[in-house]
Amino acid sequence: MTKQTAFITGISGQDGSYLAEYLLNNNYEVHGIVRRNSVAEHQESRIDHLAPFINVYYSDMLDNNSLRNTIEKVSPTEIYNLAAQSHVRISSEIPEFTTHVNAIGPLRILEVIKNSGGNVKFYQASSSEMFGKSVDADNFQRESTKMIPVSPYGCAKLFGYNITRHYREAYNLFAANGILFNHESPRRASNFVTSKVVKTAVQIKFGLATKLTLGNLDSQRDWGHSRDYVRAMVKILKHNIPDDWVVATGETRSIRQLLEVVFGRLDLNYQDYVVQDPKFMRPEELQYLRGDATKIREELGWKPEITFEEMIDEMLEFWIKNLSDK
Ligand code: NAP
Ligand code: G4F
Repeated sequence: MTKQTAFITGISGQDGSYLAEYLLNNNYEVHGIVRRNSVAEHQESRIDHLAPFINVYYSDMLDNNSLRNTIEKVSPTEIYNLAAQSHVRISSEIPEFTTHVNAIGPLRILEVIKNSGGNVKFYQASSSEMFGKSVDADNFQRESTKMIPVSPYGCAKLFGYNITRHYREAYNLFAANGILFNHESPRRASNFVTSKVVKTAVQIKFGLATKLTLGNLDSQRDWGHSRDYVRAMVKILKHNIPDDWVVATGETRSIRQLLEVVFGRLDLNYQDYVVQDPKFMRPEELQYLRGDATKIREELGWKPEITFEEMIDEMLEFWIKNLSDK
């Protein structure tokens, strides 16, 4: 069997780094793109340890020629499009940029695939944020749930999702969407709520901070672990039919419940430290997410293996180690 060659956009991100590790362990040749950053040390911090084993190129989702040239040079068997402006609240501050990267970006890659004869599998990182204010009568979101996004990020991702479906049907491409619910890890950037809560709680425990400033505490999310979710991405492309798949744990928790678990692990009461600031509120909040992953569980045999509590403990351990010598 010929060796599989993966091309990952967003390889330096949370998911990209875990996906690269997983694919290397499964005997893939791994290539990916990073964009230029003025601080060289920030460039590839999540993938530094993989440097000898992967091939990294400068490119950008906004630079059509460089994307096409790099894909043609690598000639991958699978493309994972994970690059995105992935922060929902920030997408309201930079909506145009978010749309160029998150919506036009996947279209550019699909065009490269179409024009090259279509012989490469394509994974699009779609998101539960696309559901927005929509939920089924049984309080779950699934593949058939209507999508009514409530952020520029969600709207741009919905275009990426639809254009992936359209190119699959119109040009017979192997183009698949993973509709992933929130997933976290020690590699999650610390301006997302789980990492922000864990990092600041540890800072408070160590006397390095006195309060934690948050936005909405009542929204609910279905949180899984990134390491589990990158396994789902690979299964989605390994399947013989290109399709759309919800990836979720099926459990939902509020931000308040997250605070109770994290501060509780450190023998602290979150109510003594948490304050709210409107600057962390969103113009329109997505209140509730809970995914029904029955389809991928039954058809592809995927299921999450890391519990919410195990994930929080791993994140706490990471931040305790990281902050203990500060
Ligand atoms: P992440 O940590 O923010 O990683 C995003 C990656 O995209 C980073 O490597 C980033 O590079 C890169 N990127 C951003 N703009 C780019 C551009 N113009 N050109 C090239 N690369 C660019 O996000 P993640 O959590 O790993 O998520 C991976 C993907 O899944 C994203 O598309 C996200 O929207 C989607 N998703 C995530 C979740 C979740 O809960 N994590 C759920 C559903 C869907 P820089 O470091 O240079 O910015
Ligand atoms: O951690 P978050 O910023 O994640 P959000 O907005 O759900 O988006 C993440 O999951 C999506 C999948 O559904 C991905 F597509 C997307 O790329 C990203 O990975 O916020 C979670 C919740 C929100 O309701 C937010 O309002 O936490 C609430 N929150 C309260 N205070 C806060 C804060 N979120 C952040 N980032 N910072 C706060 O201070």
